Amino acid sequence: MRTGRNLVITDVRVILCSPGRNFVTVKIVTESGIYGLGDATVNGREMAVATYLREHVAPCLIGRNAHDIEDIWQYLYKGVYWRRGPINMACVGAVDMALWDIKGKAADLPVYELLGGRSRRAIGTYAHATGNTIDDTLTRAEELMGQGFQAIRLQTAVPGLDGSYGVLGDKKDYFELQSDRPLPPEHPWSTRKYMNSIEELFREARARHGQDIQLLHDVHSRLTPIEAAKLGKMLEPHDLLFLEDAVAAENQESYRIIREHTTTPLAIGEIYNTIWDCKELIQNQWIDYIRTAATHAGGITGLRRIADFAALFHVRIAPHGAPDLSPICFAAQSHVDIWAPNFGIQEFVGFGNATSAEVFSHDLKITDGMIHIGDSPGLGVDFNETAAEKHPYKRSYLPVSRLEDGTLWSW
Ligand code: CS2
Ligand code: MG
Repeated sequence: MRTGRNLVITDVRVILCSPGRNFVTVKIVTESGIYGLGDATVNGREMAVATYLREHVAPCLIGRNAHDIEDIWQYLYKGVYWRRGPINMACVGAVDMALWDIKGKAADLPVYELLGGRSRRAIGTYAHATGNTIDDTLTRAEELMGQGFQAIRLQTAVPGLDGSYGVLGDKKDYFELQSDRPLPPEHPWSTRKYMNSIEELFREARARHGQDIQLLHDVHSRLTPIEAAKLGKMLEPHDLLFLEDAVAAENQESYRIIREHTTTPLAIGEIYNTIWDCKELIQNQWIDYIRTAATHAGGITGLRRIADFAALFHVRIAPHGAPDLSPICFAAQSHVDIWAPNFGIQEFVGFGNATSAEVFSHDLKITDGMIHIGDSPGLGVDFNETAAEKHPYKRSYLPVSRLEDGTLWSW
């Protein structure tokens, strides 16, 4: 269904909903009736993006040509004067993926065809195994291996610390909506207790599950560079696919210290919002995988730019795939994954629950740990506004972390 060069934007709708989690969805409608969808969710700060989109972005889009993706990207990036930042860039990202969706539908082609076509048959993923004990985690890993997953992230509660990252704290998964708590839940942290217990998890994993399975681990920015270097060395015998977010890297130079001490591959980037946040990490080859997500790093345009730059330095993409990214973001980055010559792996924790399936539909399928992308035009996703109305937004915060003496720490 070719529509020619001019595809005037007539409406920009911003919809907040909570089908199990909070999501911010952008729907851009054109005069031809073709519409595009984007995900602008910033976990725990949804009202900020929704207001920014409604009050500041939507009025600037009406009357523009939806085909002009690059110009609109630059207009919302350079044109606002206040460059970068997570709220601004999630809005740029949502608009950008909605415009790619429209362009694909107008061309009657899936977005990956517009990016240059497929580089692979399907998208390799890693799943999550978490548990309160090493045994729980490894039993879960075994189930996932039985389902065909060939790469698994392992997280286990740290003995003596309730609710440490990635496991059920207070019987409530950190992936679930925390709307029954008026303020952020607080979790304790001790680097010493963590460092004394983590190696055993991977030693046991190799003993029980052998060498073929790929193993990963997320430190969630809890360490200093030299502690991370020590951890990387400690885990070397267990051959991780990557160690994620060992250190928060506002100071990108921190990764030089880790890199100089260990051959454990390093990954970072889920909270980055532009190529500038990872420029030094990539060009100095201090990391192996860049984990920027389509929503948070400026959409398909932002992610493609990061992927191309990373390819020059042997860095592969491994986009963030947590459930607080909506299926629209997941689909958008799947189109990049299937195209990118330097794709590494996609994080995958399911396609959401039955309630979210009433609101979001998509043409992705998972078999044997691989995501298969359909050939629907555009992003291959849809959004049911009537179903979304039944699940109104509920305020919910991510947890915070404190050392045992009360000092606020990275969560
Ligand atoms: C995590 C995320 O998936 C990951 O690697 O770090 O689950 C993260 O904690 C959440 O997405 C925060 O919004
Ligand atoms: Mg992470």
